[in-house]
Formats: sequence, C-alpha cells, structure tokens
Amino acid sequence: MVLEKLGDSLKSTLQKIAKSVFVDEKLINELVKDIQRALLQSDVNVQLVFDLTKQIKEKALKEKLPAGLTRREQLVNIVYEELVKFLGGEGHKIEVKKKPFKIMLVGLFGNGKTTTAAKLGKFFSKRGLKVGMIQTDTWRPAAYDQLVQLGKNIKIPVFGNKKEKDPVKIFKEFESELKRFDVTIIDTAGRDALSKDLIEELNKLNKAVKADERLLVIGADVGQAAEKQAKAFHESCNITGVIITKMDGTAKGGGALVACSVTDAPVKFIGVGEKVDDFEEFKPKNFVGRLLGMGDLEALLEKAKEAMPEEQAEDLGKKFLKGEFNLVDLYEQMQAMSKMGPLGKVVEMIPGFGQLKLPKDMLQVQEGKLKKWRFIMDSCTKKELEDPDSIDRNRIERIAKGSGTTPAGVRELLKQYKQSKKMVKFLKPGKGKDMQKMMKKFQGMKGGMGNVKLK
Ligand SMILES: Nc1nc2c(ncn2[C@@H]2O[C@H](COP(=O)(O)OP(=O)(O)O)[C@@H](O)[C@H]2O)c(=O)[nH]1
Ligand SMILES: [Mg+2]
Repeated sequence: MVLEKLGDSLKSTLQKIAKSVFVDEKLINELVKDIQRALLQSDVNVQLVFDLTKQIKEKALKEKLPAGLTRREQLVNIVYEELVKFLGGEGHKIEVKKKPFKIMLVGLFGNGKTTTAAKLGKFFSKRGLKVGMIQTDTWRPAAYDQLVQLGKNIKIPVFGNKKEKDPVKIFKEFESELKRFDVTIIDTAGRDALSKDLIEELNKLNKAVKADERLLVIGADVGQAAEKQAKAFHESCNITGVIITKMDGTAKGGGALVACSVTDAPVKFIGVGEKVDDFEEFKPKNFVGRLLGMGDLEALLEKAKEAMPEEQAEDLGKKFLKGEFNLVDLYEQMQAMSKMGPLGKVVEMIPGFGQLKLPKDMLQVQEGKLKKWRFIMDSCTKKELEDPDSIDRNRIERIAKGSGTTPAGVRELLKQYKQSKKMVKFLKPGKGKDMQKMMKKFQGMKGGMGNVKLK
C-alpha cells in the first residue's frame, strides 16, 4: 500500500485511543506526539506538522461532545477531519467541460510525464471519453516511440513527428486532427532543472496549445521539496495542478502531498506504480480513510462501476456484505475484481479488510484459474452451485471428469469459496462491527467515516 509506514503508525495511534480507558489530556498529548512522529518520518514540513497537531489538540480539548458520539469516537473523528483538511479538504477534480479538453503535462526529466500521459489517457477513456495523445518532446530521441508503445497498449492514438525539432510546429501539424477528440493529452520535454530555456519552451508551446489544464508531474521522492518546485512552475508556467508520481516507492510521499496541497497548484492525481492502472484521482477523504485503515467504500464502488454496470455492482456488493453468496456469485465477484485491478488493492479499499493482512496467495486470482473455475462451474448442477456444501466426494469426482479438470482443482475452488465466506463472516455483526450500518454511515458521510464505532 502507498505510504504503508505512515498508515501503520497512524493506525496504531488510533488503536491506542480505542484501547484507552479515559480520554484525557495525557492521552491527547500522547496521540499528538505519535502523529507528529509519523508525519515527520514521512518528510512533512515541521512547521506544518506543528500547526496541524496544535489544531487537533485544541479541538480535542475544547470541542463539545456531539450527540451520539463517545469521546473516543469524537477524537478519532477530529484526527480524521484535520488530516483531510491538511491534505487539501475536498480535493480538486478535473472536469472535462469542453471539447477538445486539452491537458498539458510538464515537469523535469524522469518524473513520469510520459508514463502519466498514458495513465491519464486510460483514466479518461475508461470514463467513455475519446482520448488522443501527442508527443512534443523533441529532446529525448525515444520519447515518441515510448508514447506510441504505451498508446498501443491502451488503444489510444498517438501523434507526433520524430523529424521535427520544434514542439510548437508539431502541435500545429496535428491541431486540426486533435479536435476530433474529447480529451487531448500533450506530453512535453523536461530538463534536469527548471531552466530558463524550459520555461520559454513551455510557455511558447502553451501559447499555441492553450491548454485547459497544465499539470506538473513530480516524483514523490522529492518529499517536502515538492513545494518549491510546484511554486516555481506555478509562477513561471502557470500550472493548474500537480500529479505526484511514484507514491509507491518512497516513504516521503506524505511530505510531497502536504507540500503541494498548500500551494496554489493542488494535487489532482497520484501515481502509485509503474503500470498504467496504478493511478488515481487524489481525494483527501478517501486517501486519509485508507491511511487510517477505515477502508474506502466510495473508491471501491467507483472502481466497481468502471468494471461493470451499476446495478450489478450494487447487487454484488449487497450479497457480499450479507455473506449470502454462492459459487456463481463468487465467480462473478472474482471476475469483477480482477477487472478492477490487482485484488490486493481492491481488498484494501473494503472497510475492515485493510487491517486483515490477508495472505497473498489468497488474493492472487489469475485469469487461467478463473477460466478453470468456469469449466468446473459449468459441470455443476444448479443445486450444487446454489448450495456448494452439498458437494461431496462422489460429486467432486463427477464434476472433475465432466469439466476436464482434476478433483484437486474442484477442491481448490470449494476451499476458496469457504475462505471467502469465512472472511465475510468475520466482518459480520457479533464481531463488534455492524457492517451494514457502517456502510450506510459511510455512504451518508460521502466517504467520511462519521461515527464509526470503535471496538
Ligand atoms: N514506481 C513508479 N514508477 C513510476 C511511476 N510513474 C513513472 N514511473 C517510472 O519512472 C520512470 C520515468 O518515467 P517517464 O514517464 O519516462 O518520465 P518522463 O521523463 O517525465 O517522461 C519510468 O521508469 C517509469 O516507469 C509511478 O507512479 N511509480
Ligand atoms: Mg517523457
């Protein structure tokens, strides 16, 4: 998970609150120190950390107890809300308001512009928009081929001219063609540092492009130095936002996120890996929710929506939460989840699952296995599918023969089914958490954690 260390220490801080007998000043002081330590380790600016913890402390000591909350819940809620505010509050969504909506990516060498162009392209095309990309980087000989290759994988057309050295001319050459698209992504050249020459090039190019969004792409590994870079790009190139990449590879990501959220160029997306799907809109509420291990139903439902029709997603979600699913549902659920991305990431977003640390092999569902399972299920009777517990040894033999698989394969599927069922039971009432209610609260709070009951 992104910022795993920061998340782990914040989680253990919250557990301290959950376990404490009294919420008093001593506990609050301890909590504030823990939060400070966690954020400083993530390279967040010292002054900002102190401002935040002062705010948390003041609120915790002074704020009246809202009806229906315990002191502990109130405290957790304050930490959550202040952290969200700290990271930019509501977040800054990009709305595609006109056609073509032009997004220009700028930044220094190696920060991930070209990779991000493809990620952004896929992000919008998944939302049903027609996307085109253009390479104007004439500094790196391989830049055009790199984008073409990426574009091929995600079926997005890429324009460019390897022989032309002037980025403005390249854009002009394809300008009329780019008008066909809903969204046009313009990749640009970088330099080792923000030089006069780069500023001039980008401003000239933008005069021709007139981009609706100019996004700075910046690697999370710079930590709090991101602020300086974002400010410099904002002043010289009038950027409208920041995309922080490589959040997966550094402990300093927290510093970079916070640093940019206080500039006039807020973080709009984050990159969380090298693959084209390792990319998400930056929504502070969801992000903090996940860091604190509260899960993130909103993000999960959103991803689910991309993968399948809305009602189907809802049905599946409901069945899943009730623990009322049979083999067919399991299959559909696995298939849907594999479409959403690596299962581990999906599971992290389900409230409660974040803390479970599920074994890796349980999460690795490969395409091949899914196919085999489909064969097995095709050989089951309707009754067997609806009541998998009725499948005894004889039936296993029969199903294996009928599906051209082995008894071991059938048993594996049944084991997976039982494990999933157990997992769901674990999260059901009686274990201290009423999932249904919790879900409702999550939905009511639009991703906020509201008054989630602590054990
Ligand atoms: N781990 C990780 N690597 C990334 C991410 N984004 C980009 N990279 C890698 O960073 C390197 C530079 O990326 P590139 O897009 O060529 O950067 P550019 O010079 O700004 O266009 C490549 O090896 C990418 O795979 C990310 O979010 N996570
Ligand atoms: Mg590049």
